[in-house]
Amino acid sequence: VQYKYYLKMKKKVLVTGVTGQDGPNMVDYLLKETDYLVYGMTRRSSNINLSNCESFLNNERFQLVYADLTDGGSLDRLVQEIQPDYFINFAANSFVGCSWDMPEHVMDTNAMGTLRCLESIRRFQPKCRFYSAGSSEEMGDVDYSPQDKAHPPKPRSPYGVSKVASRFLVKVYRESYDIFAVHGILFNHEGIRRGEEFVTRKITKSVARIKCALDRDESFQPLQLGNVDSIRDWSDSEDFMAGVWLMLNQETPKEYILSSNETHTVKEFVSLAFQEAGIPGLWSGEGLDEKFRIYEENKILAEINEEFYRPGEVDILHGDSAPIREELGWSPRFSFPDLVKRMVNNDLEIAKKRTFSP
Ligand code: G4F
Repeated sequence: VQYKYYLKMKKKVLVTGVTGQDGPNMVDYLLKETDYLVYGMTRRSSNINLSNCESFLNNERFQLVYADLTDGGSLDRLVQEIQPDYFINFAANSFVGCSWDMPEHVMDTNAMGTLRCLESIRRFQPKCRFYSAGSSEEMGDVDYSPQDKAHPPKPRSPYGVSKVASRFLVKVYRESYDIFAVHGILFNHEGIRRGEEFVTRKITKSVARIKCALDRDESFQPLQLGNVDSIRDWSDSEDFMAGVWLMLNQETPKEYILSSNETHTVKEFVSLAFQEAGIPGLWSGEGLDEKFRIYEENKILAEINEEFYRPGEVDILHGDSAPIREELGWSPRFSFPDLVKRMVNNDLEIAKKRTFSP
C-alpha cells in the first residue's frame, strides 16, 4: 500500500465496512478530526458499490483496501501490511431481519469475523486498539428501561446472538492477552447513508416516491410495513462516530452505550417523515388493518403487510447513554426531528433528480 513519503510517519486507522453506513461516516470523521492515514476495507465483489464513499475516495490520506471478515488469511495479510494503530470493525451482516434467513452467514461474518480480527491483532499487531461494533439488539427481550451496561444479554435474533458472542470474545481477548479492545453498545443509528432495508430509510425513500407521485397527480403504491408499534431509540450515525473515537482513546479500554436516551415508535417516524414532506396524515384501524391516510382524505400512504413481521421481535429499545455524556463529555448534535428531516430531504433531492434526469 503506497503512500507519499511525508504521509508514511502518520498513525494508521483501518476501518472495515467502508461501503456501508458507519464505515464511511467514521472515515469522514477521522479525515476531518485527525491527520491520520485511513484505510477503508471492503470485500472483493464483481460489483462494488462505492456510492457512500464519494466524499473521500480521492483524499490523499485515504486508501481503499480489500479483505473479508469470513477469510482470516485476508485479514492477516492486511494487518501485516498496514500495521494499523487502530482497527475499527464496522463490517457486519447488520440487517436483523435477514438473520433468520441466513443465520450461519450472520454468525460467521459477525461473531467469527470479530474473532478473526482479534486473532490477527493478537498475532501481528498486539498494540493496535480494536473497536467492535456492539448493538442494542444484545439487550433483546428487555428486563427494564432504559437499558444500561448492566442489562443482561437477552438476544431475540441470530443477529443479536452474534453481537453478544462478539462482546464476550472482546472481553476474553482483553483479559487474556491485554489487547486494547472495546465493544461499544450502539442503539439504532440512521442517516442519509442508511441502507434501504432498514425501516427508517425504507420510510423516507417511500415518502419521497409518494411525494413526487402526488405532485404529478399520479397514482402510487402505499408504503408496506411490519410491526409499526415497535419502539426504538434512534440517533444520527454521524453523531456516534465521535463517541466511538472517544472510547478508543481512553487510557484503559472501557465500554459505553451510545443512544439518544429517548424513544419513538415506527408509527411516529412515519407520521413525522410524511409531515416533513408536507403530507400530514393520520393512523387509524388496528392490527393488520391499521393504515396511515392523508389527513381528511381517503388516500392510503402506508399499510401493514404481514410479510415484514419478524419471527422474534424486540419490542422496545431505550438506551441510557448518561455515562458517556457525563464521563467523556459526548453529546449528539442531531435531535430525532433533525434526523427525520435530514433523511427525508435527502431522499426528496434524490427522487427529484431521478425523476427529471433524461
Ligand atoms: O430498522 P430496523 O430493521 O432495525 P433494527 O432491527 O432495530 O436493527 C438496527 O438497529 C440495531 C441496533 O439496535 C443494529 F444492531 C442493527 O444492525 C440495525 O442497525 O427495524 C426497526 C424496527 C423493528 O422492530 C422492525 O420489526 O422496525 C420494525 N419494522 C416494521 N416494519 C420494520 C419494518 N423493519 C424493517 N426493516 N422493515 C419494515 O418494513
